[in-house]
This record gives sequence, C-alpha cells and structure tokens, in this order.
Amino acid sequence: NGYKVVNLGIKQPVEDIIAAFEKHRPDAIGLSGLLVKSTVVMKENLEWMAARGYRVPVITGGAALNRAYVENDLRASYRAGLSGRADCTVYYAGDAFEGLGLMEELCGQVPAEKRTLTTRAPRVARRKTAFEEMEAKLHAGEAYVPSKTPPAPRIPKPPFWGRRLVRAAELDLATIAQYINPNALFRGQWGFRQGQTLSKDEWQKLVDREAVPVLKRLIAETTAQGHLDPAVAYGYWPVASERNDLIIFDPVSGAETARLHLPRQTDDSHRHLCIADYFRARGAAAVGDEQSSIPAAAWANGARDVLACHVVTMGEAASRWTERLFAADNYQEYLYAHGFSVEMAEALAEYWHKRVRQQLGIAGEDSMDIAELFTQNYQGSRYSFGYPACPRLEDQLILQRLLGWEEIGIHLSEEHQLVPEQSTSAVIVHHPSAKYFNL
Ligand code: B12
Repeated sequence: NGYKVVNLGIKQPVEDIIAAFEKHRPDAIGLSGLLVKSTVVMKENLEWMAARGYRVPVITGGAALNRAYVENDLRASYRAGLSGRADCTVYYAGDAFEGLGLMEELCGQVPAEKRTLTTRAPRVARRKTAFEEMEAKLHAGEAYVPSKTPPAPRIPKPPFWGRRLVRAAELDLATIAQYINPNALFRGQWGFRQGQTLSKDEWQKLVDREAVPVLKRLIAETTAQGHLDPAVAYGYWPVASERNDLIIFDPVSGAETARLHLPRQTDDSHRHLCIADYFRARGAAAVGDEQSSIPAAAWANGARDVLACHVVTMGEAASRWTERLFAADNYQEYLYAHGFSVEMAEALAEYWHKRVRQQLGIAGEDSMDIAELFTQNYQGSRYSFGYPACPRLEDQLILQRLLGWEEIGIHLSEEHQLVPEQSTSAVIVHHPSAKYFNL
C-alpha cells in the first residue's frame, strides 16, 4: 500500500517509541495491546507524550482495547494539557484494514468531505476497560459461596514430584505441529477468510491449496534450520483447597510453599465455580488407599490432591527468526513465521497437557481426533493465568518459582508477560468436572 512501517517490536518503553519517532518522523504511531495490562500502560504512555507536547496521531488496536475506551479515555489522556487541536488524537482500529483506512485519511489520500474514520463521533456508550472489568470481577469474586462441585472420584498418582525440564532434543517439531489448531493458524494468524461466498468445500480447497503447503514448508524448514527451540518445564505438587485458595505444598518438606488465591463466579445465574473447588479440601478424610499417593510430610500438613503445572516455549530462537524476517522487509514470510511460531507454542502446550494426562493415567477420556482436543474433549482442564477463570497475571510469579523456568530461558517482564513471546504457562487440573468458565 505504499506505506513504510518501522516495527519496534513488543514491550517497547515510551522513551524508545519517542526516540524512534524523532528519528523517522512517521505520519502516525501505532500501538497494539494484547494483554489487559497494556490498556493501563498505553494510557500512561499517552499522558507522558501529552505532557511533552507530542501531537502525532496514534492508532491503537488489539484484543485488550475497545473503541469506546480509546475514543473517550485514551483520547482525553492524550489531549490533556494540549490545546485540543484536531490533529492530535487517538484512533481505534478493529483490524489491520481499518488501520490502513485511518492512514489513508490521516495522510490526505481521502478528500476531507469523504473522510469517515477520522471524523466519526466518539462512541459514547462508555464501557469499562477490560482492566476495570477484570478488577471488578476479582473484587466480587473474593466472596466465598460454596459451589456444587463434587469431590474428584479418584486422586491420580503422578510419576514424580517437583519439577522436570524437557529440552529440544526430546521434542519432535513434526509431532508438536500435529497439535496446531488449523483454524487459529490459518484464520486467526494468517488471515485466510472463508467469507460469505466460499462454501465449506471451497474453503477446504483454498486451505489445502494455499495454507497447508506453507505450513508443511515451515515445519520442514524449522526442523532443518533450528528456527524454533522448544522446551518445557513441568511438574507435580501436592495440594489442597481452602475456600477460594489452593495451597501448594513442598513435596519433600511438606511445608506450604505457595498459595493461589482464586476468584469465584458471583453472578446468581452462575454456578459459583472456583478452580480451588476442583481439589480436595485440606485435611479431608482419606478415601480408600489414596494416602499412599501423597508424600507423607505433605499429607501430614493436610495435602490431599495433586496439581500439575507447566510452561512451554519455542525459545529465543523463534523471536530472533521472526525479527530477522521483519528487518529484511520480508513481511509475508514474517506473518507466516510469526503466526506459526506462536501457534507452535500453543500446540506444545496442548501436546504436553496430553502427556501429563497420560502420566496421571487419566488420558482414557481423550478423543482419538486431535481436532477435538481443542474443544476440551478430555478429562480435566488447562487453565492459564490471564484467562477468564484465573485472570491474575501476577500469579505467573508463583509458577515461575515452582517451575524455575529461567533454566529454559524464560523470564517475566515487569507486567508479568512471558519472554520469549512464544511461551505459555498453565496449571493443569485433573478433576472430571473442570472445564473453562467465565467469572
Ligand atoms: C494466539 C494467542 C496466544 C499465543 C500467541 C500470543 C502472541 N504473542 O501473539 C500464545 C499461545 C503464545 C499466547 C500466550 C499467552 N496468552 Co494469549 N491469546 C492468543 C489469542 C487466542 C489470539 C491472539 C492473536 O494472536 N490473534 C491474531 C492477531 C493477528 O489478532 P489481534 O492480535 O487481535 O490483532 C488484530 C486486530 O486486533 C488489529 N490490531 C491489533 N493491534 C493493532 C494495532 C494497530 C496499530 C492496528 C492498526 C491494528 C491492530 O489488527 C490485527 C489484525 O487484524 C488471544 C485471544 C484473542 N481472541 O485475541 C489470547 C489472549 C491475548 N491471550 C491471553 C493470555 C492471558 C495469554 C497468556 C498470559 C497465558 C499464559 N498464562 O501463558 C500468555 C502470554 C504470553 C506472553 N508472552 O506473555 C489473553 C489476554 C488477556 C489478559 N488477561 O491480558 C487473551 C486475550 C485470551 C483471553 N480471552 O483471555 N496467546
């Protein structure tokens, strides 16, 4: 489309964004917010820019934002202290095409009387930001109302206690790739669209013709050239629930080592679900010979159940690979490679979750069809912090401590984001009733 894009990459401090602005003098700055926390950071950044008199138009987008928030709150933050000039404002783009439309208008490619995107009235229905909604739910979810979750019929016995690391040599990329969700990759990441006009058959033909060969090529290339460096840290801990808390015990000393404070559904139409309820209560009466499944010291302190946790990554190599393609102006390949690398991280999480079910002896309910695993056709659930049932990203700190993930090259940013980007973590619950839910 004739635009030059300077990609600064993810998690850029405002000082670096402005340094790049001074160097390249662009027509607009684009900001993307994927995680809820980024809405707060974006607001602070715009205030920082406004305080220093910056007037460059800013276009925002991403899962964490909504139009009303951008057009009201962010716009007000950016205009604070300025004279209210019309050329200093913040716009919302629902997708990349809207972003392009905004650029056409901002750069004078569209005659003034035909401009619709930059001139439209701000959306008035002021919704809460994703961050505010989350805070409100967390606050309400503090209340303890017992749910009707039945106790797990059986506590599985893990093959070991504590954590283990799995390195690239033990992980086969082609096997992991079988767990890629094709919809998420082809539609979500690569932008293939069925639209109104393509029948199911025609869509399948398009995918087979255009998308599948790219996927096959990327699997072959990454295997040969080491573009991805997969690794896993995972393990099993003795646990017990206490109202809205899940207590995690040290498998050796038996002492309480961490406590996850989990929110509960509060709406009356809901079932008052809380992840803690999927675990036996602290000190509950023994069922059968299950005492032998839990380390003795932890049992003595009230541990009655088992929790699995994992973190998976495609490694720094994945981030470097995609950065190189971008720097070489190879945007099409960048889009393919980036989408593939992030969906490979998700695929490894799906695959390793299956391994954990196998190790716990609960994989009997698994669908034979991998595609059905994407809709939870198996026993239990894999909950990631930041997702609706357990939205506190800060809880990543507990997983970091348990899994010691620095040893496979992962660390947390100040906003509790995992670095490298192509990483994801989860707690794995074996209880047969455990499925995804919203607060
Ligand atoms: C794929 C995915 C992942 C992948 C890849 C993420 C990535 N870095 O790309 C993996 C598996 C690695 C992942 C991990 C995690 N994820 Co995730 N993930 C998603 C998912 C399903 C899709 C995101 C995506 O890549 N979409 C495809 C891209 C192309 O679309 P897009 O981002 O929406 O962008 C389009 C538009 O929004 C717009 N746009 C976006 N930005 C901009 C900017 C400008 C200027 C313009 C013009 C347009 C524009 O244009 C784009 C193209 O049309 C979303 C849910 C969702 N539906 O969005 C959750 C989601 C983003 N993930 C979430 C979470 C919580 C996580 C984890 C923290 C989970 C965990 N505990 O491990 C980690 C964090 C990873 C990290 N590094 O810290 C939450 C975030 C919510 C929150 N609490 O903040 C979401 C929203 C899911 C949810 N409903 O809760 N995730």
